[in-house]
Amino acid sequence: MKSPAAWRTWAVGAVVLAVAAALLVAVGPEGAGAGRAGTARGHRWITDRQGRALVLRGLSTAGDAKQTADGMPWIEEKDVAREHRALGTNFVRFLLQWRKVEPAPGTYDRTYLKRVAERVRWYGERGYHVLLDMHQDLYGPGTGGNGAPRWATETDGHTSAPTDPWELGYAEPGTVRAFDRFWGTVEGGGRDLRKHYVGALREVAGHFADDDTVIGYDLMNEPWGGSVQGPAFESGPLARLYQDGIDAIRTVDRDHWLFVEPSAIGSNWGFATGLPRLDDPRGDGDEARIAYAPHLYPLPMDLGGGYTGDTKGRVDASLRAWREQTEKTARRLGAPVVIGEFGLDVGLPGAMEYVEKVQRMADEMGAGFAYWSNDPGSWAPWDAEMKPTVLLPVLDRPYPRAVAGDPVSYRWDEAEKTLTVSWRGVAGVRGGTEVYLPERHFPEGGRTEGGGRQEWNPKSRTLTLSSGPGAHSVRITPRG
Ligand code: 9MR
Repeated sequence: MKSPAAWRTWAVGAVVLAVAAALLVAVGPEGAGAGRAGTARGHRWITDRQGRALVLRGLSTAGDAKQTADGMPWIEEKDVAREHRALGTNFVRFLLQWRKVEPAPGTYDRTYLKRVAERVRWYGERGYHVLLDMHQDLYGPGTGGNGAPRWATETDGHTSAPTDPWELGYAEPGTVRAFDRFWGTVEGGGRDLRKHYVGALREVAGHFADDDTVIGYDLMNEPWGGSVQGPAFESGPLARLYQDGIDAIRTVDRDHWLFVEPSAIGSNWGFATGLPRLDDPRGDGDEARIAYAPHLYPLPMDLGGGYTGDTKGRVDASLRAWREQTEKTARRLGAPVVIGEFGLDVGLPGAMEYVEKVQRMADEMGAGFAYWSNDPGSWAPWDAEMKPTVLLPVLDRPYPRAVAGDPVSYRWDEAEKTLTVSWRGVAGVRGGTEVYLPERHFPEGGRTEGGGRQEWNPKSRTLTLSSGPGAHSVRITPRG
């Protein structure tokens, strides 16, 4: 028998899912998303210190950091080296926990931040860009999740029971109340928890302000509004917290990118978000460095389905809707897009076709991505024994890591074994266009047509193309 609380959770969950399913059907197969290959005018790019546009490709590290005693992910330096060798990635989304940053109110743990910095260095030495992600699920350990410190968890006696799937825990009374107290949307409560959260963000940014390996900060993983939902949440408490966080970070760090996520429920499945435009004190327009980092988990997959049969059509509809909504929101925010998370059990039917489809979509959108996650196991490119899974060869894919100008398009055609990259050189950008050519497709390196002067580094498997301003296009096929 389920307890009354469990039934209530299921009832809430069932309503959420039923509404979602109805909306998905309403979106229909012609939902949109087709059209723009490469980039449109006005598309923003995340740039490196040399002004090159970055195509960010990588994984989150790591889910286990939600629970480890020191808050560190499972990786050692050799695992970072392996990840780089096996996948040629240039990006990692590194999980942080507020409770580790600020273990007691107003007390920051520098030892924790130094441990993070040591791992950031392992990535930096291999050319990675690291996104520091202030992670949470289900608020914090006090409500069956992770992220927030216990001293910042006010449930007023309400409790949270474990649920399956875990996301339904967002509807548990203790979790809802903890979020309501955090957002200040119910009467009463003690401390100003948002002020503490913003202080913790500023502390992290102060620690990493001069670290060139860090690309930016993900201000909150999968925000949840508690009892305030939809646009009322996103344009209200969430936008205010983001703006306060951005303003605070900019007092100590002028240059790193600030990544914002929409409320996860709904947006992860392709529904609209009410997240409004935010101000970056470093400047408007091209000066602003705010990136949009929504997650992508089509609902049929959230419910454990694969990419096959009837589900496939529904996932495709969800993907089209997701792309349309993401591009719309990114335009509103004036922000480049990074898919902050997508992922699934790699053993599900059609899973690899789905991953490849998302990768192609990311290429077309000019979006970065961080696959969830690098924890050895059933979702990862390696299993618990560190043996490659079917995902590894799918993620190990050629792409331009950095482009010396504005990318116009890039496309990998596996059947034709051809990577094409087009861009407009921009005056003032330093360094060349760097292309990763994996051994599995380019054992002897690449043969190029176009692209200017070139240099091949067989160790990092990077082809560097040096070309000036103007339009460029290069076609790369395997040598030999
Ligand atoms: O994969 C993670 C699962 O093992 C955990 O039980 C769960 C709750 O902490 O989190 C999962 O990871 C999620 C991530 O934290 C946020 N986005 C969705 C991920 C997959 O469900």
